[in-house]
Amino acid sequence: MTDGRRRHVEVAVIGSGFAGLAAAVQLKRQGIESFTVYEKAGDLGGTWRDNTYPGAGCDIPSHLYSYTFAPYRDSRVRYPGQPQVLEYLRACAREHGVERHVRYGTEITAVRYDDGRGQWTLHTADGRTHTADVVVSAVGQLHRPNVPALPGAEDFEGTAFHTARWDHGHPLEGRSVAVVGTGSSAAQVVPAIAGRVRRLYVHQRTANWVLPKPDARFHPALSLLLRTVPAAHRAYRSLLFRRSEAVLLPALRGNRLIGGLLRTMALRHLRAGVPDPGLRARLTPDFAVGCKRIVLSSDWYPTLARDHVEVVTQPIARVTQKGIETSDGVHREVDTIIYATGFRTTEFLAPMTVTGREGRDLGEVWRGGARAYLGIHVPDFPNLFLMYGPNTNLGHNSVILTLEAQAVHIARCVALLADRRAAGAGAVMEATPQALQAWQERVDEGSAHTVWAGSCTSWFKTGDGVLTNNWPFRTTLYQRLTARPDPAAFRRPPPPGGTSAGAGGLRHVPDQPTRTEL
Ligand code: N01
Repeated sequence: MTDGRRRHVEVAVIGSGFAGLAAAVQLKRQGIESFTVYEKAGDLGGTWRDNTYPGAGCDIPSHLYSYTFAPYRDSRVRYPGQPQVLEYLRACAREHGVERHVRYGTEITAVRYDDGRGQWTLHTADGRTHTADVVVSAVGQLHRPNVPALPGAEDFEGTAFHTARWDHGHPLEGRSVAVVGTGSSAAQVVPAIAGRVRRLYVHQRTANWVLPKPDARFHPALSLLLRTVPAAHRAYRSLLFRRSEAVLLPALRGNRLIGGLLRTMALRHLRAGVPDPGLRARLTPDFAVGCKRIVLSSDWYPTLARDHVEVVTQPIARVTQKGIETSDGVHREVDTIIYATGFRTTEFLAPMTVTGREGRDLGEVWRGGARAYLGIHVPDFPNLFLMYGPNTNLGHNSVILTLEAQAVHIARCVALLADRRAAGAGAVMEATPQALQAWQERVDEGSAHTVWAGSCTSWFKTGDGVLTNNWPFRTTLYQRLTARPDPAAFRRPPPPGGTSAGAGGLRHVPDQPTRTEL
C-alpha cells in the first residue's frame, strides 16, 4: 500500500494470467482489497497454463520475463520452460495474497455498463451475474486459438488439436504427424516431438526469420551471484533490458544497419542448420527481419533437415479422412494433425461482449481495428480498464514490463476513484475521444515507420493491415506515459444521475507511482 489507507470500490478483474495477477498485486498495494479475479479455468496462469505442448517455453530471458516486485531467483536457467513460468506465477499469487481473491471456473461472457447506477454487470457462462464499479480486462492477446477452417477438416479420422489445447492422452510415438504453421510455437514443438514420431510433415505457409537461442547455462558462480546478490540481479536485468531497447528496437523501427546485421546472423544460422540449398531457399523469408515476430531457436533448422522430416510448402488444399492434400495434388497420410496456427489476436476482448455507455458495443466501436488511449481506456466505456490492450504488445522486449506499467496505472486510477467516492464526488473515469485520437495518431505515426508495416502478414495486424497490437516506441516511454493519469485526458465525472460533460475531470493525482522502470 502506498499511503497506508484502506480504499473501497468493487473491482472485477477478468483473467488470472501475468496481467491479472499484476493488477491484483498493485490494487493491494493501493489499499484496495475489494476486488475479485474471475478466472474461467480451474487454475491461474493464462497462456502459460494453456500452452503445455512439448518444448513449450519462454524465449525472453527469465530475469526479464518476471515482475519487478518478484525477481526471478532460479538462476540455473536463462530461459524458463512453461512449467517454470507457471510455477513462478503460482508462487507470486501465493506470496502476494492474491489467491483468495480468485474465483475459478467463472467465465465472464458479457459485461454491461448501467448508465443509471454507474456500475458494470458481469454475466457468467453459467447464467449468474455480478456487479462491479470497475472492470479490469486482463484476458490477454494470445488466449483464443486460431484453428483454420481447412476444407474437409471435420472428416479427418485421426486426432487433431491445437498447440494450446495439447492432447496429452494421445501418444505420438511411431506416428505420422503433420504440424501446420511455422511460428514460435511450431519452432518449439517440432524439435521436441521429432525424435518420437515416425514421420513428420511441417506445413509452412510463410518462412520465418530464425535466430539462435543463446540458452547456455549460467556459470555456477554467476548463477550464485544472481541468486544471492540483489544488486547483481538488478544489473543483469537492466543489461538485458537495455540491450533489447538499444539493438532490437532500432531494427524494428527500420534501422537498416542493425536490420542487415540481424539478417546476416539469421542467414548464417540457416546455412549452419540446413545443408540442402533447395530446402534453405524455401526456408528463406522474403520480408524484413522482425516484420513477423522473430523466432528464437537453435534446434528448429537441424530438425527440419532430418531425414524423416519434410517441409511442405505447397499450400494445403484440403484435409482428407486420412491426411492432408496439397494444391499440387500430393496426399500425405497422417494420423495426427497439430495446429501450431497461433491465436486470434486482433479481436482482443472477444468473445466477451462489452456494452458501454448508452448501449455502445465495443465490437462495433472497434470494427475498423481496436483502439484505446494508452491501450487502456476507451471513450464511452467508463471505469473499464484494459490490460495488454491495443498497441501495447512489445516486439523487442519483455511484455511483462508493459503489463506491470498498466497494472500500476490502473491501480492508481482505482485509488483515485475510491478517494473521490469517499469524498462524495463522482467516481467515474472515462477518456475523452480527443485524448484517444491524439494518442492513436502518435502510435500510428510511429507504427508506420516500423518493419511490421511491411509486406508480411502477422498477428500484429488485422486482415486489413491495421497495426493494432504492437507498441512502436521505447518501453520506457510507455512506462512514463502511463505512470500517472493525465487529468486533461479524462472527461469530467457526471453529477449523480446526469451525463458526463467536458474534459479535465481529474483534480487529484495521488502519491508517487510505484517504480516499474528499470
Ligand atoms: O503463432 P503465429 P504461434 N494454413 O501466429 C500459420 C507467442 N509465443 O503460436 O505466417 C497454413 O506466430 C502461420 O502462417 P503465416 C509469441 O509472441 C511465445 O507460433 O500466417 N498455415 C504461422 O506460420 C508468438 O509470436 C513464445 O503464413 C497457417 C503459424 O501458423 C505468438 O505466441 C512461444 C494457417 C502461426 O504462427 C504466436 O506464436 C510460443 C493456415 N490456414 C509462442 N493459419 C515464447 O517463447 C495460420 N498458419 C514467449
